[in-house]
Order: sequence, then structure tokens, then C-alpha cells
Amino acid sequence: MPDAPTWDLRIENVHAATMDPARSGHGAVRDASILVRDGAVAWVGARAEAPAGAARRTLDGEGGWVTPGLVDCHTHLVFGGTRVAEFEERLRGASYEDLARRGGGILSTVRATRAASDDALEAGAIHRLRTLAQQGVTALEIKSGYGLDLDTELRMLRVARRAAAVVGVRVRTTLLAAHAVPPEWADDRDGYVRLVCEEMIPRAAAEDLADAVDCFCESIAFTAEECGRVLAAGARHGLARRVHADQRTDSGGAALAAECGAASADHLEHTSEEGVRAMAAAGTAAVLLPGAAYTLRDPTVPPVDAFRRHGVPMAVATDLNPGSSPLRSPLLAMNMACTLFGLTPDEALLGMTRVAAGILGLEGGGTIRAGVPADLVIWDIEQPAELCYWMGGNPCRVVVRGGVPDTPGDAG
Ligand code: DI6
Ligand code: FE
Repeated sequence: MPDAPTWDLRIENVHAATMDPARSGHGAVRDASILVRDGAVAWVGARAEAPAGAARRTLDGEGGWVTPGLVDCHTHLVFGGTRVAEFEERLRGASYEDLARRGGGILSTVRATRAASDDALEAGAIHRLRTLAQQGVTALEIKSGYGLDLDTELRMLRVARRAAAVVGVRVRTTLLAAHAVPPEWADDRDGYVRLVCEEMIPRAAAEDLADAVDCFCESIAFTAEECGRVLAAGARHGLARRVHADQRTDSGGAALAAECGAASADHLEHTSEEGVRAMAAAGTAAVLLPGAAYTLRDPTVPPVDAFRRHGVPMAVATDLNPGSSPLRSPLLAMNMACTLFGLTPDEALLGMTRVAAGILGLEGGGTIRAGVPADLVIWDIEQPAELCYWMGGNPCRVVVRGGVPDTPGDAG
């Protein structure tokens, strides 16, 4: 009997963008080999130095590039209905804020989500998740926020976890009950904030349905004071903190996120230098969501230069949601981060891998290193910047999830 193979998987004939901070640039290793055993990367380096030993399976990268699996660290992909009618209204001149004040916007998705069955919510979420997974996403965050009552918020979090298990991606869930004031609390905002802090957050934490809490700090949503109460309640219940900050106006969201020890402040189109400084001091990362800026045609760009100068790490995510960012492509989000916000392709790729994984606290940290989970993507490209360059199409050839290769179909 021959000896059992040493490795479960050997990937050859590829270049690797490892994102390993111990290597320079994006951690590139040209002519690399990657060896996988028991679901984890066992070795990565130059092919000429690769350890010997038979592999159960060998993948030929055909001269392409391998990167860590993409991490989409900000999505709202569980929801009922669509907002295609509002898309058309905005094209005729209505603003996002007009629609929200008329009871449309987030509240129209709340109505559709409350009315949807668990099965319908799950089917929609699985469909959108598969589309992301086919473009190399192996881990992501999914928020609630279209229930705005205890039952529907918890239902959304359960659906998020189940959908991720069905598709085979790693997930972190976030309770975003402070997304809008629901109609039944319109005359008692304070009562709703108390409900979020005193019932929804404790239940989501006790049932282990949420990893983090988030809030929409904005003129059409919650004030910085209200958001501060929500974030403090999340911290008391052991949840990480995230903030939708300064998306439409400078509402002090970035400074609030820093003050509450948030893992990230997200959007940040209208953040001041003072807010950036506070984030840097607190170690709060920035999440850039160019799909929303594009959809809402906001010409204001987040203070990317200030983030660089102050050393604030920048993640890039889709913000996949039915209103402000119906964007189902992580690669297009990276393209927009470069073209609209001025990131370099290296920054955009880091932002969809290592920085995003850091915000979600994922084991392995969005890198390819010995010992980390083998979540990898082989791309049909000649250089990593192509991931940001093409618009449309799908250069993803193979996705490896926990050491198991999977050839994606066409992204739908
Ligand atoms: N900002 C966003 O971009 C999403 N939520 C938020 O607070 C939009 C949500 C929506 O319009 O449905
Ligand atoms: Fe969002």
C-alpha cells in the first residue's frame, strides 16, 4: 500500500497575492505553490522551495493569480421586495431623503420584509449570496434592519446565518435595529430607542444571533446621542460596534464610532478631518461603500487622503441593499473604490481582504499564510490590478472554501 498523501491539495502554476503583512506590497509571491491540509494553508512560498509529498488533488492555476477569499464586510442582503420603483423615481428627480420622508425608502423595505415568509427571505438571501460567492466572496457580514420589531429583527438574523450555511460562506451578523424609526413608534422615538437597547440587543445577544450592533447616524435616522445609547447597550452585551456614519451629512458619526470603540465607521463621505483623527486615535477602521455614493449620485468623496495620512485602515464593501446600493459584485465595488474614491488597486484589494477580515475579527485575517483557513480564490488574470480594472464579467476560476475547491458558475 502506498503511503497516504501528505497534502489534501496542492495549487501550482500561479502567482500569489498573499496580503501577508510580513511580505512587502500585497505580499506577492511569483511562481508560487500553496499546500493545504485539514482545511488550512500548510505552506505558501516559491514553487522551487515547496516541500515534497504527494497531494490528493492538484489544481493548475494556469498562470493566474491566487488571492485570499474576498470578505464583504458590510451588506444588508436579507430583505423582502425590491425598490426598483424608487430607482425610477430618483431618475425622475426625487431624492433619497424625499422618498424616506414620504414613508418610502428603508420603511418600504420594512413593510415588504415583515410581510415575507422565512422561506421567501431565505431564498432571496441565498440567491444574492451565491452571486457574491461566485465572484470570490468566502466571508461576509450581514445586517438586520428591515424588521424594526423584535420578531422580525431576530428572524432576519436567523435567516442570515442559515443562508450563509447553505451557500458555505463564513458570516458575521449585525443587529441594525436602529436603522429607521418604525411607523408604530413615530410619535415616541425615545421609546423605540429604549426598545432597541433594553429588549432587542439583550435578546439578540442572549440567543447568540448577532456578533455586532450597528446604527444609522443621520439626519433622516438617529441622532449621535441616540446612536451612542444603542452602541453602549451593544458593548454591555458583548457585541462589537459598527456605525453608518456621515453618509449624507456630517453628523458626528465618525467621532461617535471612535468614542464607542467601534471596529469601523462606514460610508464617511462627509467626515471631517477631526473625525478622521478621532478614528485613528481609537483604532477604528473606515469602510468605504462606493456603490451607495454611485447610486445616490453623491459627488462628495470620503477623505481618503486624510485616512492615509492618519493611518486609518480602509475596507471596501458592497453595502448590498435594495435602496442605496443594489450592488451584487465585490469586484465592481473595488472598481468604484478606485475610480470614484481614488484608492489604488492594491488598497482596494487589501480593503476587500485583510482590512475587512480584521473588522469582522475573522480567523486568518484575509491573508494566505501557513495555519490560516484555506479560503482562496484563483483568478484568470495576469496581474492583481485587473480585479479592479474590468467592469463586468467574472475572472473567478476556482474558489477554495475551507480547503475544498469549487468551480463557480456564471454570476447571475
Ligand atoms: N445606509 C445605507 O446605505 C443603507 N442603510 C443605511 O443606513 C441603505 C438602506 C436602504 O436604503 O434600504
Ligand atoms: Fe449600509
